[in-house]
This record gives sequence, C-alpha cells and structure tokens, in this order.
Amino acid sequence: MEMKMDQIKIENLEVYAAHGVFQEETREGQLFLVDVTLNTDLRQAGLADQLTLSTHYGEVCETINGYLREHTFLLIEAAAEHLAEELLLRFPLVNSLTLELKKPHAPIRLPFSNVSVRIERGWKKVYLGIGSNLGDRKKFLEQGISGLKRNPRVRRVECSQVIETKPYGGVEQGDFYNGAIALETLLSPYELLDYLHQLEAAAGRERKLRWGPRTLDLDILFYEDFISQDAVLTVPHPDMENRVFVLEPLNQLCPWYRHPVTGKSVRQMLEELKKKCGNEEECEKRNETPQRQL
Ligand code: A4P
Ligand code: MG
Repeated sequence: MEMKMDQIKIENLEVYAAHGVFQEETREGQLFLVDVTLNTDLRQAGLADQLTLSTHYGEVCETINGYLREHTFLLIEAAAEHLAEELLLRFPLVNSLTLELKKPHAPIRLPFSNVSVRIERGWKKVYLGIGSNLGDRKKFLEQGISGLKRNPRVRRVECSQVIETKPYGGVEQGDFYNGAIALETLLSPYELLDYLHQLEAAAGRERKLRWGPRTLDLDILFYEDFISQDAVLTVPHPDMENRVFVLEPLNQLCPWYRHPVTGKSVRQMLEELKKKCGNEEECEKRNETPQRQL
C-alpha cells in the first residue's frame, strides 16, 4: 500500500474567465471557482522550513488564474482536464491532484447554487518490457528509451541492465536484447500504448508475424494496478510469469512489486519460474534462459 500523501489545499479561488458553449459566455466571461488539492510530500519542507522544498501555493494560484484566462474552452470538462495537466507539468513535486472547477453562474434557467466538474489526475507508475532482435539491437533499444524520455508526459525513466536472450515462443529467429523500464506518465494506458506503437514504427518495426523478429518491441507489463483484458490491451502482460527475459530485468527494478491479479511479487514469480524450469539445461531447451548480461 502506498503511504497516504500530504496535501496542499486551495479552496474557492476566484477566476473571471470565458469558458462556455454560448456566445455570451465567451464574449462576456463569468466567475469560476477552483478547488485544488495537491498530493505531495511536505515532510522535507516542514522540517527545514524552506519554501523551495515545497510547492508555492501562491504560484499555483497565479498559474490557475493565468491559464484559465488565457485559454478558452467550450466545456468545463476540457478546462479542468488541461488545467490539471498544466499544474502537474509545472509543479514536479506534485504527484497527483484533485481539481474541481465550479461555474456558479452557468446559463441554466432554473434555480441552482452551483455546477462543477471534479477530476483526479496524476503521475502513474508504469513498467515496460523492451526488446529487439533485428538490426542494430542496441541502437534500437536506445532509440526507444530516448523516445520515452522525449515525451513531456513521461518522466523518471529508469532502465534495467540489458540481457541477451534466446527467442521464446517457437519462431526461428535471432537472439534478443531484452530489458525493463520504469517510468511515470500522465498518459492513460491506451494513450501510452499508442505512443509505444509510434516509437516501434519510428524504429522501422514491421508486423509480419506474431512473435516474429522485430527491431523494437515495447510492452506494457504493469500500469499501476490497472487491469484490462480487451481487444486492444492486456495488462498486466499475460505471459510474464513464463518469461525469464521479462522477469529477470524487471526484478532489478522492482522485486517487491506485486502483480495486481495474483498478488505475487516479481521476485516470487521469477523464483517460481526458475524452479519450474529446473536446471539450466532444461531452461535452455525451453528457450527461456537469459544467455548473458551485457
Ligand atoms: N497489446 C495487448 N496488450 C499489450 C501490452 N500490455 N503491451 C497488443 C503492448 N501491446 C499490447 O503486439 C500485438 C498487439 O498486442 C499490439 O497491437 C497491442 O495492441 P505486437 O507487438 O504487434 O505483436 P507481438 O509482439 O508479436 O505479439 P505479442 O503477443 O505482444 O508478443 P510479445 O509478448 O511482445 O512477445 N523472446 C525473447 N527472448 N525476447 C522477446 O522479447 N518477444 C516476443 C514477442 C516473442 N519471443 C521473445 C520476445
Ligand atoms: Mg509486443
């Protein structure tokens, strides 16, 4: 369980802005009220009594005011969505936030006191598997990693060591370089998958054969404790328990991370798989043994 975070709260910040579907709203503007709760660790700032170790709530208020005045959205949903992202990008100590955008004078011809949207957004912890067995394998892995680092909605990218592995899955093909990557992202699981596909395409990946040779393969192993099994995305990655080339690098990054379905830690999955494989020779036969560390 993640520790409950400290919070900075701002309530009913008044901003005069011009969001709305109707012409009068964008022409004349109206009052908006903003509630924000920033989830962030306040311990260091509290002990040292130093503002630079915390998030300046005055700057947060200025940012909210500036952003809502400089942009115009039809929907308060859109204004909230974009503002939440702006705050998360601008104030890196904030891990997640709750934002409520209120429109007390919305054009509704009935008595009401307020209408609002409330959203929760934040940096999500993700683990990826990365692999290549075609062309300049090292270069393709590096290209994939720098592509991840280049995305402003991705941060704290950390890589395991790369290992060389025999192909798994019965297709005759060259040996793989495999690794694991930890990162934090503002992208949803599906948006992240889409971005990974873009990086694979940029590395000249062609999809001719399932499980076939590839210049760059990027798989989502874990996305926080998100679980999905639909036509587009299966998370956690369904076959990870059977793959040393996934678990070995992942174990370097997060041995204690638990599979959200089985509850098993990465280390436990790796140990059980190694036991199942029996001796090294048996593993080799199943094409699952990492050959060597690079
Ligand atoms: N997809 C669904 N879930 C995910 C996910 N969690 N992460 C979908 C990424 N993609 C996911 O994948 C097919 C479709 O899976 C994607 O369009 C995506 O929407 P693909 O990359 O086009 O095809 P693939 O990679 O050939 O199939 P698959 O089932 O993803 O295979 P894997 O699991 O990637 O395994 N041996 C060694 N030693 N090292 C390897 O890295 N890799 C594979 C491929 C086989 N043998 C290997 C290795
Ligand atoms: Mg794949």
